[in-house]
Amino acid sequence: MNLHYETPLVESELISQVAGCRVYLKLENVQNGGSFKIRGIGYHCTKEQGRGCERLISSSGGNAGIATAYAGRKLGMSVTVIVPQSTPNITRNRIEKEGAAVIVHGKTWNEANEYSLSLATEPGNAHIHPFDHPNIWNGHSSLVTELNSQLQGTKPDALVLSVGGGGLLNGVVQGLQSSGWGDVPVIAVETNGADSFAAACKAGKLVTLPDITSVAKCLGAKTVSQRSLDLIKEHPIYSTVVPDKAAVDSCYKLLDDHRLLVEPACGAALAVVYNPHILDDLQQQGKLPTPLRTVVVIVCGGNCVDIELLSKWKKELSKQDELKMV
Ligand code: PLV
Repeated sequence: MNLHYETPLVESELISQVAGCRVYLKLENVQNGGSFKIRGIGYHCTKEQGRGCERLISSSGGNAGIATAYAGRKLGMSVTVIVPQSTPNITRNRIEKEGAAVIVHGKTWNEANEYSLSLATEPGNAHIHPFDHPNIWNGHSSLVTELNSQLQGTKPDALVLSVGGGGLLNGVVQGLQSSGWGDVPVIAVETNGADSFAAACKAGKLVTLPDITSVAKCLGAKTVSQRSLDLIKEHPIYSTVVPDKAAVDSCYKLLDDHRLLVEPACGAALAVVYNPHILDDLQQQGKLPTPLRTVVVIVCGGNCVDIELLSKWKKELSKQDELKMV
């Protein structure tokens, strides 16, 4: 049983004008649970039920928890979600509305995850990791199968996505490779202060960040998955880091251009097409083709935002800028 559905792929004329190429948006923000997460999590939970598990224990920055709660409701399984203190109340409430129990533990997702692992050892319980499991990557790969049929097999010149722990990246690359699109470059975007993939690419080994200082808490895995690091040897993946301000500004721009509200974790990917110098730089380095015709952005969505939070972040970030200028 699929717990996700096919999301729209829309061509954005407004963003295309800014980016200087044809920009398509894969709208995972309208997916069940408000983000792409249900693709992988739904598949994983279904498999765990098939193995005889009865209860789901999820650790999450928010969106994976919502997806697990949704999956549990559909599959008739009880769900407990462990979130860190940084997960906003709107998200905690949304998880509870899906019928799951919420436990708040630790400052960042890493501490919440440690605790969830200790709960999951009870017989009948399945631990639902938000990104680091082959079932998750399998489920996320459905995004590319859909994209391929929506573009009628026409290969895009590049794909842009956000990276937290790397589950989306791993799934999308798997999907690209199995669709005969193994040469499509992937621009893998993080924000400053949640940039564990960039740090790992630079060091050539996994790096654990001391803290998550970005507002994009849902990109806040202190260490990226080993699979993501391994994939840079198999696929053209270009790690890119944008400032929080660019991510938040891009959320506003998407709201204005398309009347869609997404969280900064998603704004990070949108920042690449709203700030075309990023594409230009990659072209100049020979990483993207010239001319660049078609770019697909995975609008991963996210529930950890409302209009008040977005304007609070905007104010805080412009204050930081003012302080820097003094
Ligand atoms: N969020 C995870 C991990 O948080 C979660 O628990 O929900 N965009 C959005 C809106 C997300 O929520 C996430 C992951 C990502 C992008 C990155 O996905 P990943 O982890 O598969 O690279 C700490």
